[in-house]
Order: sequence, then C-alpha cells, then structure tokens
Amino acid sequence: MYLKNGKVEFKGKESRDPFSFRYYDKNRVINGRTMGEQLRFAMSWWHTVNASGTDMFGGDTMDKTFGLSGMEKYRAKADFAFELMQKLGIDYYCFHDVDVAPEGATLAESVKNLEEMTDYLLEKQKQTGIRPLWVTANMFGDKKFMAGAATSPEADVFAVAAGKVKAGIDAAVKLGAKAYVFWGGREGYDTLLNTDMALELDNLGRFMKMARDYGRSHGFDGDFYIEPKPKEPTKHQYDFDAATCANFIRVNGLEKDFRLNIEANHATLAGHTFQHELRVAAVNGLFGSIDANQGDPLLGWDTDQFPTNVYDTTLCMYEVIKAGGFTNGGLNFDAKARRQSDTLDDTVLSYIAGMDAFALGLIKAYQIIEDGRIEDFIKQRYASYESGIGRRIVEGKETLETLAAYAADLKDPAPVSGRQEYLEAVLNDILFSGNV
Ligand code: XUL
Ligand code: CO
Repeated sequence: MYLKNGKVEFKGKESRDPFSFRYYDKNRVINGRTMGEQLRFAMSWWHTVNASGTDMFGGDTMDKTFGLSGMEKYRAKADFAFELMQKLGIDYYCFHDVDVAPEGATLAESVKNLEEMTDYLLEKQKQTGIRPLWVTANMFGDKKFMAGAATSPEADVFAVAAGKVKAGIDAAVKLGAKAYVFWGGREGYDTLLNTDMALELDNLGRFMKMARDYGRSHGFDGDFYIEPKPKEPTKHQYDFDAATCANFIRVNGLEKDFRLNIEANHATLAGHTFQHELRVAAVNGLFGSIDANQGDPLLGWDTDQFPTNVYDTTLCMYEVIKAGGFTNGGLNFDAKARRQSDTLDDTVLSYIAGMDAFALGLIKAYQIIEDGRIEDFIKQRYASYESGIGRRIVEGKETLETLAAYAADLKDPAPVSGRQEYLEAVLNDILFSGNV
C-alpha cells in the first residue's frame, strides 16, 4: 500500500508516476508567494477519515475502523489523518466535532470526549506543525436535529446546539484554528404548513450573535464563515446562496465578523457557477474560504467529487487572486473518493488529482492576468464611466432630471459587442497552449 512508501513528491508534468505531483510544487514561488501559501490546502476529516463509500443502495465499500472501537478507534483515525497529510504535504485540516470524537449520551459526555481527543490532536499538531483551517459542529446528523438546530421548533434543541458550538469554538481556540464554519445543516424547512419562518430566521440570527459574542470574549480572533447551500437536506435552506447569506449577515449586523465559505458543488446546486458565487462573496466584501469539490451536471445532488475540472479551478483561482488571496481561509477538499475507488491508494490519488488541478488552475489564472486580453476587454467595455457623463454618474453628481436633459437628443445609443465567443477562445488559448 502506498501510504507505507514515503511522501508524494513534485516530479513535473512529464512524470508518469501516479503517486507524484505534476503541477503542485509547494515551494515554487509565483508572483512573490509560494504555491503552498497561495493554495492553503486542507484535508476534510469527514470524507477522508470517516466516509466509507455508503450510498442509498448499499453499505460500506471501505473499512476505516482500523479494526478498533471506542476512543482507540478515534486515535487510530487521527494517526492515519496526520500520516496522510504529511505524505501529501497538506498543512491544514477541517473537522466537525463528531468526526474526531464519539458522541456521548449527553452534551456533557460528548464535550468530554471532544476535549480528550483535542488533547491528542494538539500533541500531533505539535509534532507536525499541521493545524486546523476551520472547525465546525455537526448539528444535522442526530435525530434531535431533524427539524434543524438554531431553527428547530424546540427550544431545548436550540440549547444543545448552542452547547455544541461553544465546545467547537473552544476547540478552535485550543487548536489554533483561524475559522469556525456554520453550514446550515437542516436550518431550513420542507413545508410552510408546519413552519414559522420569521421566528426561525430570527432565532438563527440570535444564535450567530451568541456565537460571535462568545468567540470574541474567549480568545477566538479568526473568521466566522457561513457556507451557503440551496437545498439538501431540507427543501428550502435559509443559507441558499452567497447573495442570500450576504443579506442575512447584514440584517443581523454580523459583517465585521462573518464571511463566506463558498463550495463549488453548492454553487451549481443553486443554479450558479462556482465563479459567480465567489464573485458575489468578493463584491460584498465577504470572501473567506472555499470548499473545493465538484458536482456532476447529470446528477442533481451534492456528489462532493474531487475537483479535476481545470476550467473551473482556473476561474476559481482567478477570483481568489482578484479578491486579494486567502487570509484565514484556504482550499478545503470537501470531497470524497467514489464508492468504487475503494482503496487507500485511491484516497491518495484523489488528493493528488485535486491538488494538481488547483495548482494548474493557479498557474493558468496568473496567465490570464499576464496575458491581459480579457481584462483589457472588460476595462475597455466600461470606459464610458471613466470620463464625461459616465464619470459624473459614478461620482454621484447627476440626477434623473440632469440625465433626462442630457439624453433628450441622443441618437439611439447602443453598447458595443460583448464578444463572448472570442473571449472564450482566448481562455482556451491560455488553458491549452503556453507554459506551465
Ligand atoms: C455539506 C457540506 C458540509 C460542510 C461542513 O454539504 O458541505 O460538509 O462543509 O458541515
Ligand atoms: Co462543505
């Protein structure tokens, strides 16, 4: 098995060794910063260490129990996770509370298990320098959360959820995580016949404010992220997409502390491109982090596949560069090897595929900028706002009356061609020719 045989090395694009990187050269400097710093890859604990190939029609195809049970099993999983990250040269990991420690019969027991396991993780972090990118709490798996957590109709469920988030923020501080994630889970509804939407939304806002206030008064100085998703598990999720979340964040006055964690497969489920969601986050000043994966356009659900589409990774990294790069965020592979990719070698090969696709995307994104044809076209397209009447509009110096007077005698003004096909050909040119 590959895991026994050393690290995955960069061997260049001519390499035919499947256990090598062809594009990801962690220490290569591009535009003043290393690939490693710019991509900030993270391992998702739930898919990598726990998911075992189960689908709606069949059970596990992989055994990730290491033949153990109880806390021993969780320690073995942690050993596996850190070994894998070291082999791949990944410096960050992301986890839900229940990924790393077993749930107890009560909140207090679960928190005790989590504290015991985070002691263990802290030791492993000290040995390796690896640390969490972000932490979250699973508030969707257990039956008590079947109608939501912060949006549950039961106040006791709201209280248990609050306790889990408190423990999660404590874990983030203890392990040095710079971000805490809220993915909606079951924060949404299936039918208005049984739902008080106004109360649920207010409660969700109250919950986030409690989390912020606790975090800020207990040493958490990182980002809070909301991860948009339009549906699944509930029919209507309250965190539908980036624009919906931006509105929620502003309505609740959370914009100083909260940003967005954009997931590729969630974007496409919302009927958007991944690039669109990243741009919406950025123009609202809310770009934070990324869950890197891809869906299958012929399947209508969240397949969480490893990202291998270089067209998408390029446009993603273009958005990241334009947004100023990651600060506390990074690229978390919220992705799992397919049910038929059932060996540990497949897990390693999946990460190599995803990391190489993003490394190539980073290289190509800088080439788009250097090439200049696309950016120059956009600049030219909006040139009328740089002088004359356009400039006065942008500067807020015009009114409806002054513009009506200005436009009264204009002869049928029309915009110039958008040149979409030409620009798509330019993108192909950059992707499929030139150096890497
Ligand atoms: C679910 C999803 C989650 C979050 C963390 O679709 O993306 O794994 O990233 O709860
Ligand atoms: Co995700």
